Amino acid sequence: MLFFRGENIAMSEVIGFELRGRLAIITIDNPPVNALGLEVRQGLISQVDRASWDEKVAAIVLIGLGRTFTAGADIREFDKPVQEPHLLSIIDHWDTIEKPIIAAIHGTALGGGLELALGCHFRVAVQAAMFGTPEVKLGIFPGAAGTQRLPRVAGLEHALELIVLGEPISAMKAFQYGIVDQIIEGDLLDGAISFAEKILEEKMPRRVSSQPKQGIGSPDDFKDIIQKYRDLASRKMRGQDSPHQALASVVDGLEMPYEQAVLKDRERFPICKDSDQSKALRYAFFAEREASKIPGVGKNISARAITNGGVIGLGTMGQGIVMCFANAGIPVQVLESSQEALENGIKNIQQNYQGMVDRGRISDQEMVNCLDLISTSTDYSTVADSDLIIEAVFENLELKKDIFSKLDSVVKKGAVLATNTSYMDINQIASVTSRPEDVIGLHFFVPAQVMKMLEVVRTKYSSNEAIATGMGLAKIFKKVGGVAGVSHGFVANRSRAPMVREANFLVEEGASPAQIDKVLRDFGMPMGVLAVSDMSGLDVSWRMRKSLAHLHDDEERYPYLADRLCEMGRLGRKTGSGWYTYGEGGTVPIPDPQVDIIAQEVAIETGIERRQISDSEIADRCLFAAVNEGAKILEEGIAYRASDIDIMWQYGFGFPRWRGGIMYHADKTGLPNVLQKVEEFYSVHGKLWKPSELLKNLVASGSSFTQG
Ligand code: 3H9
Repeated sequence: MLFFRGENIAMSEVIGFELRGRLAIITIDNPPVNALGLEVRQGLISQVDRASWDEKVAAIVLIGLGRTFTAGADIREFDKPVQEPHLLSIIDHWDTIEKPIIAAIHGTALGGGLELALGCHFRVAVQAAMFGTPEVKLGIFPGAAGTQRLPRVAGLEHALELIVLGEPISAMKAFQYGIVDQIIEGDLLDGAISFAEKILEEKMPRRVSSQPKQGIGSPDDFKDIIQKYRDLASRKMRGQDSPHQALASVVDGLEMPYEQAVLKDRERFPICKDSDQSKALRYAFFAEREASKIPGVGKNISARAITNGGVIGLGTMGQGIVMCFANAGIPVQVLESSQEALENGIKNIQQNYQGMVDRGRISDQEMVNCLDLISTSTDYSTVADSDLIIEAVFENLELKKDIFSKLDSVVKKGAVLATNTSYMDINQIASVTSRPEDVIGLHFFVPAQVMKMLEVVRTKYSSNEAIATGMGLAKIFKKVGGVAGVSHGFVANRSRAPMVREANFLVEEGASPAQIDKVLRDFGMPMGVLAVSDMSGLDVSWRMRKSLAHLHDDEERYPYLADRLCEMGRLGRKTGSGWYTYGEGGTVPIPDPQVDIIAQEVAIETGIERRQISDSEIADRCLFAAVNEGAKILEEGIAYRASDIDIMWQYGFGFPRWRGGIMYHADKTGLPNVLQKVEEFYSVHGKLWKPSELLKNLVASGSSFTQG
């Protein structure tokens, strides 16, 4: 490769050069996140070489403009052929530059951004900066020598923590790990300049992170650490290849000389990048960001400030939502109908926090701080000044309407009134208030304080500001927001319900709950669908079926077996049996031959012929029923994009991210194949399988859900 040699300086739009005394200040200016696209890489080469050949320059400071140092490689480039200069060539070249290069880091140094910083000879950072190699989350591994340099700088165990698990760490931790040489208080550039001057004065030797060039040990010496991270990767990212590829790259590099190891990485990297898993994970990355773009809610619409919150109802959901407020440092006023209900709810919240303390997740003081933010009352006037109130009482439309009209009469104007209903018609709830434009749905997933998804439901009245506030709340709660329209079950639960329905029918037809759940777990779901039903309680759907019985269409198949289990008191984990039975501790599902006997009885009574059912039929029935419903949701305009449905499945139901999402999975399977199966099931099982018009149209036009 040709590097700049002092003449024909290539100017760069995205890399700045400024001489300050004897220091060259090189800036990366590629908003929004200074991704290391081609132009940035070209500019870095030319401007750092310019500094290295300029006799007036004694040291170089590299800094990012805007909100961050750099967020790494430009992920969009991964779909295109590789264009030189490769980031690795730049970093390796900097090893040979004799003037010290100091990376000055704020915001994030992620992936290639951290690798670039490791290519510098020193690193300083502000305390708020974050460091990490999240590549595994994109189905790849740090491909610009991060797997070789990080172990040399931070030691093997710390390097594996970052590289295999992909979670970012704070600047303070990076300092403790030896990744950062100094934490800068005050202005970063000023601090970096002082640091550079100190290095020059003290004639401090450059630290080259590819040194020592020979390997740093034998895998046998680190057997236990390597096994620990192999196990963690298998557990935390089940079914995903990239953490294992990342681990293998680090392990290869232990014995090999640096040059040989990076050559091997350059062969391994394209295989990962071009894998189906990486493509799905990259799709998921952009889908998550796309979900925040709401038609009508542009930059001119701001979310209302939320300085205090209110929660009505302190059942399981209410408790989780209260914890979300407290965890975010927002004071929250809780309302219940009785003192006893308040006491029980608060006791559970305290136990939950205590559990977090016991597991080392938070300190005693943090628990106390969170609990201090929670106030309780049975009097509606206490929520009068809340900025946003979330109703989380049990699913009863009349009760919810009553609560909303009370809220309407006491709560200040401009507050957002939200319901956590999973199924109810929020248009009806909003219409009892004098300010329906301020009413939205905020549908949390169980457990609310843990699950990352927040479905923001837009009624026919909701104002753009109220929706922006709901999406803003998702960010405040460190969740992912996605917008849904009003429909039974909105987007997430509505698209999942057919999967549950088919699982129920499959048991009637001869499959065992364990067989069905194993198929779905093998597919990558964290739990089988029937084990989840047992966990939530079978009576939830039973009650709903009873309340909607008057709407039941006789041409649609009915889940008699699910009703029968409930009638027998088998309501799931809480009663010790449901689709499974539960032994001591009550959480491990044990296959129960009794269920098969009950299923046989129901099949005889309802004229269902039982048979051996293949795993592939189970997968097709459960997954394509959801896809067909997802297509209907899109057709009706209840979701804006197929990718929003995918995000809800990932963060609401734990759908394997490396499969992209339920709609992306359908695209990958081939929509003609999906439609063929849907039509086949329609002819056998009837109306519930009526193919979606959108699905038929996409197949006819050779198009897909997620590729436009
Ligand atoms: C890598 O480095 C491989 C290397 O080993 C080298 C191999 C040779 N590329 O998230 P935000 C966009 S792999 C392209 O909303 P935030 C994003 O799509 C990379 N685009 O902001 C969005 O666009 P839009 C390893 C990127 O403040 C906009 O920037 N690095 C990239 O909430 C704002 O993003 C990572 O995996 C990118 N790398 O969060 C880090 N990053 O406005 C990925 C962002 O059109 N990035 N965009 O929707 C992040 O984690 C977050 O973006 C970050 C900021 C924490 C930085």
